[in-house]
Amino acid sequence: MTIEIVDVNITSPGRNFVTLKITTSDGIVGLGDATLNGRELAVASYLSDHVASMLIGRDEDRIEDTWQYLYRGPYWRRGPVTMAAIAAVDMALWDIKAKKAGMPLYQLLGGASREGVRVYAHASGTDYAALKNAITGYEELGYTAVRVQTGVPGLGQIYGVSNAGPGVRYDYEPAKRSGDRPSEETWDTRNYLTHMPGVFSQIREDFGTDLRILHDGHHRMSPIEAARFAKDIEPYDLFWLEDCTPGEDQTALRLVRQHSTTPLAIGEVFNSVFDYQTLITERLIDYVRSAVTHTGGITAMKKLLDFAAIYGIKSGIHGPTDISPVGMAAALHLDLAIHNFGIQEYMPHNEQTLEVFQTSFTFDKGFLHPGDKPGLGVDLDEDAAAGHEYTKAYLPVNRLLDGTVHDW
Ligand code: EZ4
Ligand code: CO
Repeated sequence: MTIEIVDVNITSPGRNFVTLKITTSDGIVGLGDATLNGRELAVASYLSDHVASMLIGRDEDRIEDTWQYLYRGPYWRRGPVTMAAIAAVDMALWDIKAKKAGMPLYQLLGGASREGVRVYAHASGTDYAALKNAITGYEELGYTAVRVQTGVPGLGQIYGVSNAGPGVRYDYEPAKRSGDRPSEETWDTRNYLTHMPGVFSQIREDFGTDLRILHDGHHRMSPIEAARFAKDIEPYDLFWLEDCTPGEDQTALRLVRQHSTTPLAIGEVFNSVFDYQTLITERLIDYVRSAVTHTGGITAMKKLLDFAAIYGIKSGIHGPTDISPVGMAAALHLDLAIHNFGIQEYMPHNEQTLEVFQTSFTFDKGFLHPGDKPGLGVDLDEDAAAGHEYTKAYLPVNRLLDGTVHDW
């Protein structure tokens, strides 16, 4: 059979999502997530203006060949827009292949290596009392791992901290609907570095040693600041410190590694195995943070994670709300199948999103399972999607207190 129809769906059930829908000549539908937070329409155009017509008439079973055709064919390789577009095609073709086989995708990736996928939740609070309340709430829901982010004295609203108020949600939405341009936040690394170790110490005192604690530095430290911080927080036994330095500087992590045994995770802004070449071969990280949606899909992620496995490095696939339920399903199938699974990020989607995308995930005591429906196990309700018009939303821009633009 061949690919007959290629549609790009844009919807905004509280936040924007771009979904590729491929239909074969015998009516099988495959879905792929093409959502690139804050740059959604660029990927939608890449797919509808440049890729869709090339796919029509191709054999949908030739996934590797299609991946190589879209990666090597256009001469311009890599980059978040290109790789999100390739990822969407790749996911949709795997969805189709697994549906044809009558199996959940993880079976085609080698079958389940575990019963469920340990996930971490997002606990945040503007102060310690709110953060403690959030962690307690997640423990009550059965979570065994939490990412903790909290306000810093002297700064206002900062990355990763919910301002939704107590009892609403303990996590946050990364993109803000702020009209034509991003909102702005302020940052001071010195205040942050002074404040955070005490927070981890307090968490260990209140919650004991079992809880897995994760934290995201969101690319804001210099190499020497990160080295100092990673060393300072060793006694609190973090599961990982994420994105301590700007992502594009792979050798920065050599300095951090020389000074600390705090496990390191990086890669949510990466889109290619080449972004990891030094990090993996020099064993500078412990967890690969790429999203299936942003790193070329299942085909590319499987290769990347197999490469990481040779060096004893595990997965920690990106899973914020800007990864659609389709991208999240792709992550869960990989997580269940690979041997070097580490942990999966999980930020539940809102109700409107789950009306547009019907999933078959199940959550049990801190573990997710992708479900056993053939394919990825996600359906797109196009009528529901049409009810939510695209609305511009951006990650805020970050400035130091003196106004200098800083890493976000
Ligand atoms: O900033 O999803 O670990 N998760 C994160 C997220 C990312 C956003 C980017 O779109 O760092 O909050
Ligand atoms: Co992150």
